[in-house]
Amino acid sequence: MKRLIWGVISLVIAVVAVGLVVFGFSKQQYHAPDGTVAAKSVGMIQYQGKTRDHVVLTFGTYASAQGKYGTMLSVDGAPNVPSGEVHPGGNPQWPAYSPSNQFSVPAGAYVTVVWHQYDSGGAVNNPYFARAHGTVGGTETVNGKTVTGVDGNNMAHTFTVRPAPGTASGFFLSVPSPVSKLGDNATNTAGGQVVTFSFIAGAKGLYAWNCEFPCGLGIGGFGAVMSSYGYMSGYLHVV
Ligand SMILES: [Cu+2]
Repeated sequence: MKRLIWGVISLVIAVVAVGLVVFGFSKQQYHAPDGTVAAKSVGMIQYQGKTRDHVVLTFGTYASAQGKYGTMLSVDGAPNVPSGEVHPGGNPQWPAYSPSNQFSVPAGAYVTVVWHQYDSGGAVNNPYFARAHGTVGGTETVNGKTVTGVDGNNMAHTFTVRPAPGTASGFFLSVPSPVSKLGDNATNTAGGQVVTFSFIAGAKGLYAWNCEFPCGLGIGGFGAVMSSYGYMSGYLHVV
């Protein structure tokens, strides 16, 4: 009888322990508050002798996943992104992209991205990622000024896109953003930098994006937030 009681107690402890681990992981899991965000159509545009759909995608990067963001200003007539929660229930110590980590754009479209950057940062471990690659003209704009990259010692995040195996094999896009004007005192609603760039969407299919600035902890800065899906990674659906 004693053995049976101890057996039952051990089982209960094991079930509770596994339950707590599952609960802990699910709390950390990314739940995009806005689902898949589709780029907004702003008309047609001529590019390299071809008339293309022109769409605008707006997102932000924030110092704290567990905070709020303000209203983002629109450009090119695209609708504003309203204020809201960056990542409900997210880790307050971790930065995050918002309002989603899942975006969709039409195949072959001329995509203009408006990126509101509010986070701190530091020195990148490979200067390649401090420059714009795969954008129209090989450039980006920072607060309206056209540049080919940012200061690799003061950068925050990158938006780097690669196709999934079997999709548009030559496609590559990588764009850096500078640190918030408040540096280490970055907040989710002040000191923002506005980065814009355009690219031509590839063929239909699934593309993965991630940040290549090591904004996490451990293993060269690529642990923690960098190795948890959703905060610094996601999907670009080309439809
Ligand atoms: Cu990052």
